[in-house]
Amino acid sequence: MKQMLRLLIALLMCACLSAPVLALELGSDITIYDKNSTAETGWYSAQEDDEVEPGMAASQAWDLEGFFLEQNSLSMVGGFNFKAGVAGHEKYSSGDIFISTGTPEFGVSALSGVQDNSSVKNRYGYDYVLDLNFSDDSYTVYKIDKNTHVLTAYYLQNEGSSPWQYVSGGKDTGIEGQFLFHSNLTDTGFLGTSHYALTGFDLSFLGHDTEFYAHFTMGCGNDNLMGQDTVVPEPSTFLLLAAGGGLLWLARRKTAPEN
Ligand SMILES: [Ca+2]
Ligand SMILES: [Ca+2]
Ligand SMILES: [Ca+2]
Repeated sequence: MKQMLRLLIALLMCACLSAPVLALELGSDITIYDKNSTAETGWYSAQEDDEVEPGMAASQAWDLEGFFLEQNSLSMVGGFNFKAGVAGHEKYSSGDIFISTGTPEFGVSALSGVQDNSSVKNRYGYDYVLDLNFSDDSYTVYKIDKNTHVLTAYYLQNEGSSPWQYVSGGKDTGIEGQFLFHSNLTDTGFLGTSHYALTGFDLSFLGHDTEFYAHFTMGCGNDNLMGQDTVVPEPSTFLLLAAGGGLLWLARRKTAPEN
């Protein structure tokens, strides 16, 4: 009977230890200045938290907070509701996630007076796009080139926030994945009462040690996010290498002649 009780206590302890951790594991904040601001005060500044693009509606509902990377997993946090958008402005929905392995054109340097909300060739220099599908929270990765068509942000003055969405062209890499949508986050560390996140974009297809830029905006280009970091090897690769090395060492030790 005592043994049964001990077993029960041990099982309960195991259950407690393996309870799901509720805090989001976002990893490092990899956000860089989007170079799309003209003033250094208030909501039109060089920071990203509580910042939108110059002259745009300034509120937490439009605020994009940051890009994050945990190993090879990319995430985004926003006061902007990535899934529902802003009530009454649903057409300015979430765009796609653009990835560049070189330096893309972004911010004011991307301005050239192209018509607003136009389908244009990808002159921004991005190499891949994660085409987001919010009906089933999935994404498809396309390899894109300068002839791939993308949509610019709706407002011409926000062209520095472009591109917004993938349209056509390029090559379907066959890489697909699922992302997670999180709402009502309260512990992100950013200013503002409500926060949302998209997590789980796997960038391991870029290859180990690849430096990349990430870009995202919504249809109006009211705010845009830029991120920069390097894809790292999976920890399991390290473990496998370490384990392999250890086995080799053991094997050599066993077969080494005794002195
Ligand atoms: Ca904020
Ligand atoms: Ca922002
Ligand atoms: Ca911004």
